[in-house]
Amino acid sequence: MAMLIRNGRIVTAVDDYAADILVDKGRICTIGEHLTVGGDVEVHNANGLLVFPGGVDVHTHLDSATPTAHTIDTFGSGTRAAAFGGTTTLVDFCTPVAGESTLKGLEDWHRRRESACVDVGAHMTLLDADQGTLEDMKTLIRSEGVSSFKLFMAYPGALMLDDGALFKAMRVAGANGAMTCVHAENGAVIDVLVQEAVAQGLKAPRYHALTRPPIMEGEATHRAIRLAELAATPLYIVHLSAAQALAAVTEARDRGIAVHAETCPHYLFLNAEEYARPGFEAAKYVMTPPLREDGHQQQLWRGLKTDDLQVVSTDHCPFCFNEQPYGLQFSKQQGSDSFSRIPNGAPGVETRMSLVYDGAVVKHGMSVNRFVEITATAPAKLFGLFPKKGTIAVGSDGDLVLFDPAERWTIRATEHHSRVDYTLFEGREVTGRVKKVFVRGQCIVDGTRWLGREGMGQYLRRGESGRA
Ligand code: DUC
Ligand code: ZN
Ligand code: ZN
Repeated sequence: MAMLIRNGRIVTAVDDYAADILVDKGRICTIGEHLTVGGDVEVHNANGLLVFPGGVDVHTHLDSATPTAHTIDTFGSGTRAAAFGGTTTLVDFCTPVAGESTLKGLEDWHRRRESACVDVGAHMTLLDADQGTLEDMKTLIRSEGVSSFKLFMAYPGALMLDDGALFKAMRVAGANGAMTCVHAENGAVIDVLVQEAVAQGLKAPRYHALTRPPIMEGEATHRAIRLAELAATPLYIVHLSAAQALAAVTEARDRGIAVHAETCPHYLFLNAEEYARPGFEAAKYVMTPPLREDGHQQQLWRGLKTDDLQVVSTDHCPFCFNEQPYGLQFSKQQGSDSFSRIPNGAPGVETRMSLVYDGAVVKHGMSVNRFVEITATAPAKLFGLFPKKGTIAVGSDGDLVLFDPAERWTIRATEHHSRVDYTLFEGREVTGRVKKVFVRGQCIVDGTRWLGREGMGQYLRRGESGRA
């Protein structure tokens, strides 16, 4: 059925005007003033509301195994949570099991993602840069629509690649139209600090942060940039948290190097004070990189304003705080006797759009266009999804969000749709709330009502990545 949104204020990364939007067969077919339609068209009134393109979150870990734990959201629950938060496209990280090929990893990921309620693409994590893996990268890019790869500079013995392997993988990505995404922390040095802390009997969650200093994020970011420069690949630094890392990105961008970076809401709104919470409560805030001391945040906001940071994504990597009802495998309690065993990651997919609107537009005076750019348009462009996703234009998918810019509300985990049992932002008041959400023209969220269905999300075969 065709669908019309009437009287909205349409906001894209470059436009801001009042008009109606007609969506037919899943795509936007007409944008104009006072469109007339027949009685067979479903009409939604957007009076007083902003109309945004559906949010694009290019950093999630749904139904994903880590060496010690498993993320608690399935594609069904995680994408439903995303939709309630105004995000209609995810690019999720596919991580193969050690010893298995990336192609087998993707096959398994496809089985898991069948329950998705919104459209999803995949980045591929590389666990090595052997000849077979380098060949498979080309197949993934050309035949499978996977045009970005994640390389780890942290977690020696599990995920980390040495500089030679990083360079080899980057070279193949660059030569074949793919983006290289890097987790930039000096894993070898951090491992020494972690082992020393463990040997001294230091157990509390706050040692997670104390053993991952920002200077080692800065060092690895600089190294990743230099390797990418030589390998001639566009680079995307994931979950950038530290001023030193941003300085390296800024310096490279000023030299005209194709380096991009994202930060996440938790780095923009929270700081290391959370690790002083009593008892094990601070484990909720154990993610990598950790929350930083005051001062870094200010630099991240500057980066978003000056476009040295292009994207805010969530790194939604949810583990329950409590062991029950899902079990220890999904819970932070695995690390109750040592910070080094706390599953690394935090939820966020449902709160990103409202938090960033409140922070960027309401509190930091950024334009609504820039808000759309950092939450939808830039990630869609960087990861081969634009203009199908990330904007409102004739021919684009009818992924739309009706947003009330004035509503004040309070974030509560009990009102969320993820299976995780907490939010990093409990009790935080924000201005700006998602009211209705459409995926390819179908209304899937109407206030608190869920109208979507598991399995309706489509797989996104992505085109060339790294061209912003
Ligand atoms: N890196 C991520 O991208 N997510 C969770 C943990 C990590 O190290
Ligand atoms: Zn990472
Ligand atoms: Zn992540």
